[in-house]
Amino acid sequence: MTLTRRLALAAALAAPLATTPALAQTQITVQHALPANSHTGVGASTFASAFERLTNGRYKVVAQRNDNEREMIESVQIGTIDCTFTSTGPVGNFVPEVRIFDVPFLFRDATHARGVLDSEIGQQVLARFPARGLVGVIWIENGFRNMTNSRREIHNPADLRGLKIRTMENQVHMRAFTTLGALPTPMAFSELVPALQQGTVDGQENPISVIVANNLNQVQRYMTMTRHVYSPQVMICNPQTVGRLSQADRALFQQAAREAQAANRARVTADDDAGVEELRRRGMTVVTEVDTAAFQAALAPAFAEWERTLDAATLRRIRDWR
Ligand code: EAX
Repeated sequence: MTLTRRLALAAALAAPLATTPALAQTQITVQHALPANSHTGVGASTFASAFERLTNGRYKVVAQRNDNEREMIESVQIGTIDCTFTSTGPVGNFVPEVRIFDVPFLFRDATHARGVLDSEIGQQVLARFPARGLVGVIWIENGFRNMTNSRREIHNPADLRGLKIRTMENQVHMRAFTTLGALPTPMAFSELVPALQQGTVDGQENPISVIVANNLNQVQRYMTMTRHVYSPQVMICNPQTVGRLSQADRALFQQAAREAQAANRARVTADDDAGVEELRRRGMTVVTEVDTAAFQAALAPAFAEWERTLDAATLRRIRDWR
């Protein structure tokens, strides 16, 4: 046999072997709300590369952006996509037990929030997802939300009075802003920038990570470090997608999700640390002196209502968590 023929034969024998993994590959589609270069994009891409690596390429994970979170959850529910990384904004409309984590001033800091979500308390809420046709895989995060607007500096609740503030489609948040004297206007994130540009709303509230990744400084002049509510995110998947995984692959899936969680949280911490300076550099007026006690006092009627409408015992366990 000539060398050329031998090489051709070797190539012919090797070719099917080389293509076998690709043929056996199962594709998983994950959508997330924010740009690739954000805490959410980093979470999704970390999940993708981790799960592909852990399964030696038997799975291919495609990460896509979709800034309508309600739409992503509906798509996961009907199975047109496999998973989403979403804020809890609209999730309470699907799994009402999640609303407990949307209560303002519930978490003292990131350590408190992450600790509670990773504890039995967070697991118990994830366990409520299957009854709603969804699988809650793991808690990730958006971070503590801050107020921005185009009208004035906000130092206390009186400064908020009469401002039209876009909120997420979340009844806990809407109640909070009504109680504070603002005019909450719920809408999907996809509608936010046009609404701010057109002046349909005066302001919005989001963690620094979101404000920086989406250049909201271009449409908002003032930011106040209210940190008025912690904003969790959650990885939600379609039950059939998860059900099709072998037991061993399900463990790898969970491991990939944990790697995504670590990358996401590290990025939120980094964004928070650098954010005030970065947004000032971009020309925003950032107010760091906030009368937090005044905001908490103004919310008293809403807190009393949530004691009745949400799970009061769990709220207490969360507040007492050390
Ligand atoms: O999940 O809708 C929102 O304000 C969310 O914080 C954002 O889309 C990131």
